[in-house]
Formats: sequence, structure tokens, C-alpha cells
Amino acid sequence: MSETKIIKADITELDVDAIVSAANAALCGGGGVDGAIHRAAGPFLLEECRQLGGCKPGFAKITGGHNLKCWHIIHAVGPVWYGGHKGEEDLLRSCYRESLKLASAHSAKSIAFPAISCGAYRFPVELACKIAVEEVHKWLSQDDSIDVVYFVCFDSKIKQQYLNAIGEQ
Ligand code: AR6
Repeated sequence: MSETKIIKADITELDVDAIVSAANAALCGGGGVDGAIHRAAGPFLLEECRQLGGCKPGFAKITGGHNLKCWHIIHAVGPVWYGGHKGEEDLLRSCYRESLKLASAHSAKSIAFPAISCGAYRFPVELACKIAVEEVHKWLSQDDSIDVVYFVCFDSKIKQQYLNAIGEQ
């Protein structure tokens, strides 16, 4: 039986099989959670990312965990929020599904997500948390290879939005 957990943490410190990064299409590192992951994982992560040929929004690619405790880093490219009429919601849903598909294909039993697109990409946090919770729950209802999915919050505002979204399930 799989479960979801909402935790306040720095995702780079987690002892899980896979962590997800909120990356950009070039997969070249950046700020926010992506920058934190690259700093903590070390320079060979960027070298591995450079071999991947980028990644389109709504999709994800996987690398090793390098200096982190996790086995895998899943680099998901979320949508930039342009007001909601450019397919942003579908792209964010796709990010969660594609990340879970990769985690499952690599036999990851525990996976941690940051709030993809909720920082520099300006996606409305309430809607993003609802999408994250819905897509993860949908996935877990048809895939019992994953034991636990963590929703990692960096601040209390996001934590409250995840709690609200889970309450509505
Ligand atoms: N652990 C967990 N969550 C974190 C951490 C951390 N160490 N650091 C930040 N967050 P963002 P995006 C939260 O901006 O909106 C980068 O430059 C943060 O509080 O990292 O998808 C990429 O290279 C926020 O809630 O990602 C892209 O260019 C969430 O992570 C672009 O930013 C996501 O914020 C992607 O923007």
C-alpha cells in the first residue's frame, strides 16, 4: 500500500531513492531547487545533464544522484505560467506523470517532489498543489511499485496548500 507525505525539508538532504528537480529546458542548472541540487550533487551532475540534449516542458529526464544520498535525480521541466491559457495545467500534470513513470521504470520505491513551477516559473501555488496531489494519487492507484511519495515544501504557505489539496481528495 503506497502513501503520500507532506514534509518541510531541503530536498537535497533526503534519503530517498529518487528526488525530482524543477529544471529548465536546457537542463543546465539554474537557481531555486535546481541550483541547490546541482550545488549539493557536485559538478559531475552538470556533465551528465549536458549529455541529455535538453528536455521539453512537461517531460523529465533521469540521471544518477552523484554526491546526494538518492540513487536518481529526475529533472522535470515545468511550465512557465503565462496566465493559464497556454496549456500550463496540462504541462504540469504531465511533469508529475512523466517523473513517476521514470521513477517506476528505475525501481525507485521512494520519491520526493518539490513544488514544480511554483518559484521562478510563477505557477499559482494553490492550483499547482492540487495538480500535484491529484496526479500522484491517480498514479499510485494503478502502480504499486512505489511505496512513498513525498511532497517537499520549502515554506509554510506551500505546506498549507498541500494540506488543503489532500483534504479535498
Ligand atoms: N528543497 C525543496 N524545495 C525547494 C528548495 C530546496 N532546497 N529550494 C527551493 N525550493 P523553483 P520553478 C522550492 O524556482 O518555479 C530554476 O532556475 C521553492 O520554494 O526552484 O519550477 C530552474 O533552473 C519553490 O516552492 O522552480 C528553472 O530555470 C519550488 O522549490 C526555474 O528555476 C520551485 O521553485 C524553474 O522554476
